[in-house]
Amino acid sequence: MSGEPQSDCLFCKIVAGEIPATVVRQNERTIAFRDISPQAPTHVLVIPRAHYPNAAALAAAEPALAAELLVEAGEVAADEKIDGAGYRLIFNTGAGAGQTVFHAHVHVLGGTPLREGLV
Ligand code: D5M
Repeated sequence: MSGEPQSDCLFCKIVAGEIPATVVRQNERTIAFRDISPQAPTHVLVIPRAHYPNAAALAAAEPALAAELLVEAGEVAADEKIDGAGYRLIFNTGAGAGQTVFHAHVHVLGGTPLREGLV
């Protein structure tokens, strides 16, 4: 997996500016934007500009970029002022886990007390 843009990928279209998004942070390698269907008062997705189908594929191919996604997620939490109360990072991986967009992304969720437990 090379990281090349995929013509049928929704998030590659956001990276290319072909689909609008409410961008809250970006740099040369990553973009953070608000989820279109927020599950919490703060619900931001952080994605690499490069296309990898999920977080594991990203980490295997470009570990520094995978780490940068986590750094940016932490910066989003600080920007949104949810880092004090606590927030959740989620990488859905595979359809059975609820992944619907097959371009690596981390959900940053917070701004309300979050349910305990993993499932
Ligand atoms: O998460 C994929 C997430 O992507 C899901 O929470 C909805 C969100 N989504 C889908 N389309 C858009 C657009 N156009 N803008 C912003 N957010 C979007 P997954 O982990 O794959 O289920």
